Amino acid sequence: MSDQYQPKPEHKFTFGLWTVGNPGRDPFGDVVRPPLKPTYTVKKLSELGAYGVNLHDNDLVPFDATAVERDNIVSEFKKALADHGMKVPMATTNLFYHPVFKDGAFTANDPKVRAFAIQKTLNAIDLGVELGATIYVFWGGREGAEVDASKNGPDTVKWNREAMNFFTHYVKDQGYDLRFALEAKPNEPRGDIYLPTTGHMLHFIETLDHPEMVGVNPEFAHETMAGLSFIHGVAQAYESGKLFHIDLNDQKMSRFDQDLRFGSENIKAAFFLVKFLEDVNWDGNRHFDAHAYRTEDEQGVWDFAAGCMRSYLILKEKARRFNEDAEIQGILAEIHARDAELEGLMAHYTAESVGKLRKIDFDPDTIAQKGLGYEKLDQLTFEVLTGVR
Ligand code: DIG
Ligand code: MN
Ligand code: MN
Repeated sequence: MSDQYQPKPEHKFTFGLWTVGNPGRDPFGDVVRPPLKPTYTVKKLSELGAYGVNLHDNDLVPFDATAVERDNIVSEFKKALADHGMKVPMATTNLFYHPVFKDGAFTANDPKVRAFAIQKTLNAIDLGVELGATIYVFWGGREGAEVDASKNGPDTVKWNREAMNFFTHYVKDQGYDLRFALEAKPNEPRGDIYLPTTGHMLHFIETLDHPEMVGVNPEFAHETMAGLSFIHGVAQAYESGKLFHIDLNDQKMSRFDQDLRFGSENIKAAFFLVKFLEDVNWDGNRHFDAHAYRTEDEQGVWDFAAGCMRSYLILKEKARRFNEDAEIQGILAEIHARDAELEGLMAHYTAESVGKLRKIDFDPDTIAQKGLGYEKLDQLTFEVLTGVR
């Protein structure tokens, strides 16, 4: 199916090896699909029009691989990337699968585990840089607790900070062109995960030695699990210059992390996310951290991947129609009316502004009478999304 929604590398769509490679295991059922070789995944995603693949260290190099085995695997993978014109824009560390991390990685009570997690991450950073990554994600899936008596809260923040500071100093010493993106999640697999939302991460970043090297990687499913608006969190991250990466997927509220195909549940939320990223011309990769339903065979996996990218492009076209719809733009122009004088007074404090603001008779009852037209605006938005406009 080749049409205007055909993904191309210029759209900068990326997938984690672990996404299309998800074998369908869940807490109540075994795998349903055979594993995919990373080199095969590179080929298939390239054929679908993707720009690149991302990876955890152990998505490519087995946990117990020898140095020679590691180098051979990396060499073969690099050839596949070159053969299919695919990039590796982002890398990360698997600090959650091996039992050693059962009590956390950087926040484990055992200092040997914390030190091993740092050692493993240093090696994974080297691997990511070797493959061309310029963004390094930290998702602290095991950094949390079920038994609050077991952990000293302030210590866990300190340990997370020490780890991040260690890595920013390492990257600077190595001269790597690498920035870090912190990914929040409120819970699962831990009963509670530390730094549970993008908002928590934005504050944590400001306590680091090199906050300029660290941003966030918000994920739709994770903010939604926390009962939050994804687009509001993304907008705040962007406004503070910290939207370094993004994990796109979908999610039903108040459920486990479903990592559903992008756009498959919350079309309106997905639309406003796509509209935002395109309106601000965000230059990051459109990364899908999602996986096919457990019901699917391999063809279903590629249907899933194609669907993520196609849905993004369809919503991008809807955003263009929204932006060109005269009636919608007329309403927006009216509700976004500016007042240069008042806004000037509020933008920068001066003693003079205080005096001027105090002298204004605002007449709040008259202001309150004004209808804002949001019903009409939202209905027109619905009609754009449903193809009526
Ligand atoms: C899960 O949402 C996490 C891990 O898959 C990975 O560390 C990160 C990268 O997108 N997302
Ligand atoms: Mn997720
Ligand atoms: Mn993610």
